Amino acid sequence: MTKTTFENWTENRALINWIRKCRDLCKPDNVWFCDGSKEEAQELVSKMLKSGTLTKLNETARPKSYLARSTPEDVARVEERTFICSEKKEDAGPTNHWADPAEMKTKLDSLFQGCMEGRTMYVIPFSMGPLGSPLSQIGVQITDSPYVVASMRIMTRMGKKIIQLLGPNGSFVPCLHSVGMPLKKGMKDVPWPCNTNERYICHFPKTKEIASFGSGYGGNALLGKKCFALRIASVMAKEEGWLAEHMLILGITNPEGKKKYMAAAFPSACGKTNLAMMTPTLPGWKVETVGDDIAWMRFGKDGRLYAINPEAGFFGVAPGTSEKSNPNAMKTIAKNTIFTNVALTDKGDVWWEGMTEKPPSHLIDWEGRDWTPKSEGPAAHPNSRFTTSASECPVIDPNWESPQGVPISAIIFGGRRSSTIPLVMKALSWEHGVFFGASLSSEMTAAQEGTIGKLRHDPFAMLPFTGYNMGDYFQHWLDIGNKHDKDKLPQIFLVNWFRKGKEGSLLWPGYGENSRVLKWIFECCDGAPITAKTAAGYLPKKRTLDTSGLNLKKEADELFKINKADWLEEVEELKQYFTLFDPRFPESLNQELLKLEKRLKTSSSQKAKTNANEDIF
Ligand code: OXD
Ligand code: MN
Repeated sequence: MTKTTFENWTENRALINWIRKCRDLCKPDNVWFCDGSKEEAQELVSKMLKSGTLTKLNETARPKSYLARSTPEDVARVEERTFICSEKKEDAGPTNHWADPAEMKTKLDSLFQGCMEGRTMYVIPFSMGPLGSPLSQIGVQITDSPYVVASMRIMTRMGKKIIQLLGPNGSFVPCLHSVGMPLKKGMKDVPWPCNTNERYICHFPKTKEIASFGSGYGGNALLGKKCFALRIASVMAKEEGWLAEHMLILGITNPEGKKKYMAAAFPSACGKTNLAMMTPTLPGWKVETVGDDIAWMRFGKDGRLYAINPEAGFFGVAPGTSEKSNPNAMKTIAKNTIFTNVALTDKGDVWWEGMTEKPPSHLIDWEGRDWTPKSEGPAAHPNSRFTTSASECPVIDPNWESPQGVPISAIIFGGRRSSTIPLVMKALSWEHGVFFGASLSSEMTAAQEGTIGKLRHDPFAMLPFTGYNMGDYFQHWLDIGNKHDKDKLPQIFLVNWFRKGKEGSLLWPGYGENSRVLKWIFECCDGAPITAKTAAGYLPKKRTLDTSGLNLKKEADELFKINKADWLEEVEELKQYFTLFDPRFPESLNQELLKLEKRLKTSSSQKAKTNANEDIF
């Protein structure tokens, strides 16, 4: 904690004025300027242990780690309460909730009035991206939640060094946050303060401001992540000609030591963190992690696309993470981690569904109640999380903090599809790749609200994260292709680890075996002649996908079947879906859809050509 005056802390007048304005509005008991030091972190932890926000885990089993339990009403992002406050409603588009900026400001002013009474107002200067990188951006978050400060300390680079970097005239994105529960005189605090009646997650694309009220959880409260690095940054990226995407970034090295970087977009619950940290089963191949959730990408002077991970940590979903699904994540969270809403073992360690095959015989569940395998409901909340530093990851890429970013060779889109979509396919062109992104959809799992197994469209895996009209966003992707050297653009791929056979079982083993698909993508990017053209896109040519030693079932060539009837159904469904974006749906994507339909319809006379699944292995 820095005990100082505003003027001694920063010379940045705009920042001083904004903090003063927030203080006068929110009326906290005091202001805490975060310096990012170890001592400060210790002080915050002590405070939260005392208030019951954190429980210390067993120091031997899980050193320097803590458990937080939220209230049951504050466990996930609230898309229904997330607003894009653009001047015109059309600019927020059909997939966002819109609110008039002036009206929303008035509403927020009344909500924030006195909302920090009895609490400390923390000021967190932070950088999204490596310090001083031309691809990075500075933000300042004000919050009344010490849990948010501790989490921002892991998820971003924060503290005094950012103030130095900002200097007297630097600009920043103001991010105002409150849990929305003032402590009036005599009121007793609770371990997880929040406001269950009033919740607003607001973005102002014109002025590049964020305000969040009422929730202390994840993407609602750690404003550098979804609010800044995706919704506001996507607007900046459109204005300035770059890309802010919901993508992991990984580096992959072949046995000869040649390395390439790839970025990949998957909707929630498709195993993005697992892929980013994967241990390849293919001998001699290595995968290293640059990021697991967000990629900012700009063109370098050499005409290639370079990516940084704007985050400094992982805020990963715990359930399903295990030695089998993600051994590197298990090592990453072995210490120095804040867990939220997982179960507590009798030995003071953590547990969640999927961590071990058999659950322990007794646990304390995420709501603090006794739990046994006979109890109703899961022990850990399905959206329970770990928050840990990227530097804890044993396979973190040596270039993960490179200021110029890493050059991207491939962009991969993927979803959870039990039929239709083959294991891997390369786009016929940049435009066709943009069509892959726009038509991305995934079957819902227990992790989302809605019917399990039902298809949910999630274009570019950006449905809840694009800060402007999605139709304009598609056009932005097309413009990127039009404005840059086609030969230097990343190649675009579509993957599907989840295709099922007739009796309903998964056809592909997944996890580390996905390295076989990455290897094929790697070789495509190297220009190897390993593609076979089909109506839907380029598939692997005969025996070019390495399945050595896999012992795949006979029905596995189903993985590559381009079933004409299914695809024509997909086309009809997409025609319907794309009308949602009228009148801003780009004509060239309509053309891609019509071209696909035409290829499919003419393919019956050229069966051998379109049935590229024949003899794939
Ligand atoms: C996340 C998400 O938390 O996509 O990363 O919801
Ligand atoms: Mn995400």
